[in-house]
Amino acid sequence: MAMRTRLTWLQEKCLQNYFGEKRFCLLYKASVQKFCKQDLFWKCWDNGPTMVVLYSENCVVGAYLQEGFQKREMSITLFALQETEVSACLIGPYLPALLFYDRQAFDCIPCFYIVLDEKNVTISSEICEKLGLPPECSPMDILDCETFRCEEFLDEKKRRDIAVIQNNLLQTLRTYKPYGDLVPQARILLLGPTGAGKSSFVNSVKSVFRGSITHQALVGCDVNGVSDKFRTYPVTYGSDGFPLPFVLCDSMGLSQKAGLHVDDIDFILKGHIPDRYQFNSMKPITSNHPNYIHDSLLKDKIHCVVFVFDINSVEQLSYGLVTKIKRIRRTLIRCGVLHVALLTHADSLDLITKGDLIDIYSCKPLKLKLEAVHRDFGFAFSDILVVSNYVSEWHLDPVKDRLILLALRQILNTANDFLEDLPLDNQVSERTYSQVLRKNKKQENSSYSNN
Ligand SMILES: Nc1nc2c(ncn2[C@@H]2O[C@H](COP(=O)(O)OP(=O)(O)OP(=O)(O)O)[C@@H](O)[C@H]2O)c(=O)[nH]1
Ligand SMILES: [Mg+2]
Repeated sequence: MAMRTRLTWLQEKCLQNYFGEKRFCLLYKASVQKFCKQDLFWKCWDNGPTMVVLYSENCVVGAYLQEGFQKREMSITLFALQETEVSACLIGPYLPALLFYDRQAFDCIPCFYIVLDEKNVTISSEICEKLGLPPECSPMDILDCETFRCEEFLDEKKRRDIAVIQNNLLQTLRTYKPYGDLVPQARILLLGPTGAGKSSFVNSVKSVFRGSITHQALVGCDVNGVSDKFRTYPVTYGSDGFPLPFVLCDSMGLSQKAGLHVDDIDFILKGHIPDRYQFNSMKPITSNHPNYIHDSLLKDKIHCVVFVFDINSVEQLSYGLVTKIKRIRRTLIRCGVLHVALLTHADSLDLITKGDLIDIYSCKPLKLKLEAVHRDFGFAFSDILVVSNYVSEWHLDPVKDRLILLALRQILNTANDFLEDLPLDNQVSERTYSQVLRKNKKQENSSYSNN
């Protein structure tokens, strides 16, 4: 008979979260292999961190051995899983073999012991209390006993595979070119509720390409919003600062009443708002502003809008804010501006472990979020991207990098779709202008180096 765990997906997630984001590999299942402790020891001895799980009619109890089954005393974590709650207590120093009943070996009755061939477990009243179990539950009949090796999510091979994918992505994005050379750089606008993670995404992208963490864009938590200026961030590659042909534009957060003025969005899209412009929630920019860009060109305009949402709060946004965002989206559709949604905070999504970030798009809780964003805002599933931003890390993490690069690739492809879709005569004039600009810049550079 094939060995499949009796743990439900939800139970497995709860235990994975509790025991430090491990992956469980089923070593032994009594109902398949025999209710026999010698067989269990034979299969599970010296396998590194190991978890024994016992299933009764009403709950799941077990023991977690950080050092695995060994012939020496150690601390053991006993646990009970009721619904989605894990309660645990530490016992020891304790010989792992004593978890299983052996009449000859006992001088006194242990606080927790499993009699595998009789299919029951006895738990002292003190331990029952610590685990939140009623004392009358012991001895508890068990339906099955499973033992798992608890592995790190990222073993060497997985790490190597991710590194290869990440290098390929970096290479693709490093050689990205805006469609038809129409503009020197694709301009990406980040819009979204206050605190959604817009500025953190800027820092994340810059960090991945720089090869080390940077916190250039100001990030923080403030109900009134942290970013209050329009900022354009070029992105460079590597330590020598090779410039990449895209710019991330960070904006003030949207909120129901204050935040970014909706009329300012139109000015940003059309390229009239200069870098470092101080937004005013009460009134949009006017053409009288000293730095207003009057004759904006395609290169100053926005080529893709990214709506940034915190994945954990996207369903709790106020009705007013959702309506506002939907209105903005309708305007973008009317003007032909392409846009995508970016969900941040994937790392703190309920029941997501670090290992899940490797293949996040196939995770159940994420699928529910994607459905909610699709339903509430109307984004196509393929236009909803997910990242976990760099927030407090000191070092880059290949799993996070991969998600950030995947999202960015989709964003830049969308910008190219927009450029490609421009009317042909518009493209010709912009291309000619862009060529003149490049020529002038080259001349400027050569006269500068000659002097
Ligand atoms: N855990 C986690 N925290 C994040 C993530 N992205 C952002 N944060 C945190 O969320 C908070 C807000 O992030 P910001 O990047 O300042 O958000 P913002 O959208 O720029 O906010 P405003 O400028 O105020 O509109 C900060 O405390 C960040 O550290 C993420 O992916 N995961
Ligand atoms: Mg910000």
